[in-house]
Parts: sequence; C-alpha cells; structure tokens
Amino acid sequence: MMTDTDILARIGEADVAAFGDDGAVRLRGVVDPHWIDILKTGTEKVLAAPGKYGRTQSKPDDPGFFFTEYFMCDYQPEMRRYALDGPGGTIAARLLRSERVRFFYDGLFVKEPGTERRSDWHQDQPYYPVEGRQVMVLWTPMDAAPAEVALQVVRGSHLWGKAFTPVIFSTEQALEFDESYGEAPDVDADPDAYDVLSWDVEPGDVIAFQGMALHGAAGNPTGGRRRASQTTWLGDDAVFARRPGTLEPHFEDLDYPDGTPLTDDSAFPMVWPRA
Ligand SMILES: O=C(O)CCC(=O)C(=O)O
Repeated sequence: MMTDTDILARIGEADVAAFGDDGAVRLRGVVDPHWIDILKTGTEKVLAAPGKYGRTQSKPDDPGFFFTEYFMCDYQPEMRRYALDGPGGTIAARLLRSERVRFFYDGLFVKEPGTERRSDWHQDQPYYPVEGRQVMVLWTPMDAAPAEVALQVVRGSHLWGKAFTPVIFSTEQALEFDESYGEAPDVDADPDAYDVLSWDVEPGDVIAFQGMALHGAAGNPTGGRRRASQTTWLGDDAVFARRPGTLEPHFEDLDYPDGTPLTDDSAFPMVWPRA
C-alpha cells in the first residue's frame, strides 16, 4: 500500500512546475491498485443505481454509451472512501503548493466501447461558485487509455484570464450566463491554433489540472471501457464567488458571503493536513 511519503516522492519539482505553467500534468503510478478496485466497484454501483445528478450524455441512438454523475460522495461509500482517504488531497497539497486542502466534490465519466459523444471543451470552475488559483481537478482513469481517448488540456489556458460559459454536454446547450463569459473555443475545429497536451494513461496514473484549464476528451472508439473518476480540491486561496449565471443544479444550496472560504467541514472535509 502506498503511503503519502511514497506518493509525494513520485511528484517531482518538474511536475509541480508543469502544473503551474501548463495548467496540467500527468503523474504516473500515484494511485495504489486497491483504489482502482474500489473505484470500479463504486462505478458499477453508481451505474446500477445513479443518484439525482446521473445523466446519460449520449442520445439513445448514439453508438456506445456515455454516462456522467456527480456528488457520489453523498451516497456512495466507495467513492467517498477514494475521495477522502485516497491520494487526491496529498497530490493537491503538493501541486497547489497549499498548506491546506479541502475536498470539494466528485464526478464520474463512463464511456463504453464505441462511444462517439465527446466531452466538450470546457473549464470546470465556471460550473461552480468558487474562485481562486488553488483549485485542482484530479482525473483518475480506471482503464488504460491512449492519448487520443484520455483527458486533454490546452496548455497554459488556465492563465488566459478568460472564463467560458458552461455547456451541458448532452444537449450542447450553454447555460444562461452573463455575456462577460465567452463561448469556449472549438479546439478540434482549429487544432493547429492550440497547444493540446495529451497523455496515454494506465490505471495508477492521474491527470491533474487547474480549475480554469480548458480541457475535453474524445468519445471512446476503442474496444475497452473508459471509466474515470473526477475529484476537485480547494487550496488556501479558494473562496466562494457567485457566478453571473444559472449553474447546473448541483450548487443551489451553496451560499457563503462572496470572497470567503468554504469552511463547512462536513460538506468540504479538510483532507490535508491529514487528521
Ligand atoms: O472524462 C471525460 O470525458 C471528461 C472529464 C472532465 O471533463 C472533467 O473531469 O472535468
């Protein structure tokens, strides 16, 4: 079983620098195999009985099957264990150079073999009312995936100073948002214009990206499943910030004074330093 010391030893200064400069980094072998088993078990349970945010993103006639779910930690013990006791908080503390790390929320992205529906290019942070540079998303694949199928990130996009209007994948509908938020560029329509980072991944690897990094993922043309967990982490400078638009319903109960940290320990447990 890997300890925090083992995990931290696998994250070099170059990784921390790449995360800061590029907005994303792949880390090899930082998730112990037993966590992958736990995530797979949790995934099957969620697919069998999704919670209220479970959504089929592919259309009924689309090839394959693309499913997403959020907030599983509220009802799914395996997903909660991975989020709170797994390596995410440790990785976030290191990559964000943060004294403290809180768990924010989790998600699941399952693409069965032959799925054509892609995950549109988007930034995560505009989907939720949180601002700060020290926000990290951990994408944990449960299956090996080639670089064309794994999560991809536009290098340096977290530093563009631009926020894009959130879009619902299944309908391709943008949410109602203030026009100060632009439409996310269609990176695939003009691939030469963007420096897209992509990495092949094996179970045990993760891709960590900053909350404002523009990212997306293709469908799954391979013959194997492509299951990935998403966990989001808040560092020292993350604060509540009301968004000028309708968010997905997930955050309707979240209400703090603008600019203050999210201090509810039961909703957003402090995972680093470990208790
Ligand atoms: O796994 C995917 O297809 C997309 C993941 C994603 O967009 C995310 O983790 O925010």
